[in-house]
Parts: sequence; C-alpha cells; structure tokens
Amino acid sequence: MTYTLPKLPYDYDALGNYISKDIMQLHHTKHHQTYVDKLNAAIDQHDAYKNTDITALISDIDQLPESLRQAVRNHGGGHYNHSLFWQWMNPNGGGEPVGELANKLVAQYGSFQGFVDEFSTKSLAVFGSGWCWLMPDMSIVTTANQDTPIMTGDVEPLLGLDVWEHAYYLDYKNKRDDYVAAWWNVVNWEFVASRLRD
Ligand code: MN3
Repeated sequence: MTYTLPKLPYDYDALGNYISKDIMQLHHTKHHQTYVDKLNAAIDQHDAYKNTDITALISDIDQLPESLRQAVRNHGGGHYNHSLFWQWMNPNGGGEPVGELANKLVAQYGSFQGFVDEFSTKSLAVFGSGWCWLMPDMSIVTTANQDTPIMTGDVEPLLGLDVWEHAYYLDYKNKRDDYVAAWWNVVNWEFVASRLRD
C-alpha cells in the first residue's frame, strides 16, 4: 500500500453540533478511503510513482503517463484534499483568525466578515461537486470535482471547503447554505495561519 488513510485528529462525534458523527464516519471511512484505494490501485501498475509524495504526485499531473493521469486527478486529488480538510476543522475551531492572516484578510476584504461572505457566496456558486479555496495571495477560487489549486499553479491553498453533497447531505439535505454557515464554527484558524507562515 503506497497511500494510507490518515487518522482524524479528533473523534468522529467531535464536530457533532455542526457536522454529525454519521457524516464524519461516512466521509472519512468510505469516501476518503475509496480515494486512497483507487489511487493505490492505479499506482500499482506504475512502479516509478510508488514512493512519490502525494503533493508532488498531484502537482505535476501533466507529466504523468496518460494511463495514470485521470486516476491521479480524481483519486489523488481526493486524497490530498480530504487529508487537509480534516485538519482544517477542529472542535475548538471557529471564531476569527489573529495576526498576519487576520490582517491580510481585512486588507483584502475590508473585514473578516467581508471575507466570510465572499467565501460563502463562492462556495454556494459551485455547480455540482467541488471545492472552494483561500489562496496565499488572499484570492478565493473554486474547483470542480477533486481538482485542487496545486494541480495548476504549484501553490497550496491555505484553506478549503468540500461542497460535495456527500459532505453535508445527511445533516442538511440540499441546504448547502446551512452547511457552509455551520462550517465556519469549526474552522481551525491556527492550522490555516500555520500554512501562511510555511
Ligand atoms: Mn468529500
């Protein structure tokens, strides 16, 4: 096995007021595990890539053999995105960032709430399945499916939100806006800020 499912940094029920244990278990043990399994199955036929770090693997998908490229895009992207997504949430999260990150968000969006509003609007505008991202230059971008900004720009996102229905349907049905509003209560700003410094 080349790639493995990372452990959640908290219990499945830890975000329960905002994201239920049922969703977290399903999302982690089924959806994320499937990305890992399918990525491993694809890599299994390509020895040259078996020891490649996931970030390096997906940041250069145009250089991959065509027979591997789409699997890495879908399942490698899914593995990378979800490995970060678990860390972007925390039961002690929410509130507002401080320090350099807060200053940069205010400089770009006028206020922290201005950023939240813009990010939420763009998350809700993703058609179908995808992600919304905050980038180190404070821009907000969206991607479809499991695409991720590092695939096209060599830049890792500071923060990302999974807006696939599997991320919220059990709790919120079709109401993505309620899910996005709840998610702000669990955002791990310390982790987001640590990515700005790196
Ligand atoms: Mn997901």
